[in-house]
Amino acid sequence: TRLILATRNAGKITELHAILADAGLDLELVGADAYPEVPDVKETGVTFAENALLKAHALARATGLPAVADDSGLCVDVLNGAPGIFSARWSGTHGDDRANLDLLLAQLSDIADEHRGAHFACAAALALPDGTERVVEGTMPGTLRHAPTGTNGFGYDPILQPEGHTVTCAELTPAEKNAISHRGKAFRALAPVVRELLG
Ligand code: ITT
Ligand code: NA
Repeated sequence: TRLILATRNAGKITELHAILADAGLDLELVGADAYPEVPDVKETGVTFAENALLKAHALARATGLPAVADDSGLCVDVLNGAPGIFSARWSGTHGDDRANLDLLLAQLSDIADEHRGAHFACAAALALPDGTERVVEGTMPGTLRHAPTGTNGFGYDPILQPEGHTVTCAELTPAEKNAISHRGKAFRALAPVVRELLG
């Protein structure tokens, strides 16, 4: 069975291949890039779960195939959860990871270490062409560094130091990150649901 990964974010796609394979899902995984004729959906939801479902339904409807989507972001305690669902376009340019990270660090420059709590959040959604939907969430708590460190991963990985670790997400190996990440938790929880619904 073919399962569409309803995302154009290369960092997510790499992680999803590893997470879903490790979860024992024996499906042909295809990125949204395989369906260039399907337009990107407007992320009009106000939660990660709503946006993940919007993205999954759009691909499933347009292709007649099951689709999973990931909506995710970084939620900063002292910013009342921002950037949150706006993480990908915090600087104004969608997907400019470096500009987003630099702006966030500038905004937090006066914030002391003990107030730099934050977490990554991920909603993993499954949609079937008949409208069936499931969504689960995962989080990864940590603290924000004052400067980026590490070159693995993507997005805000170089500034988030996961709880219980002394390095940033960008200094973890991909396997180490997936084992504890918001995305790993969400998609490992979704995998049995996918297996049950797709057989
Ligand atoms: P798709 O909608 O095509 O999936 P996107 O990049 O627009 O791609 P989102 O709207 O979910 O996806 O934005 C997620 C943003 O949150 C992303 O741009 C990163 O900056 C950040 N983010 C999410 N997961 C992350 C992770 O594991 N590590 C670092 N940053 C992450
Ligand atoms: Na989003």
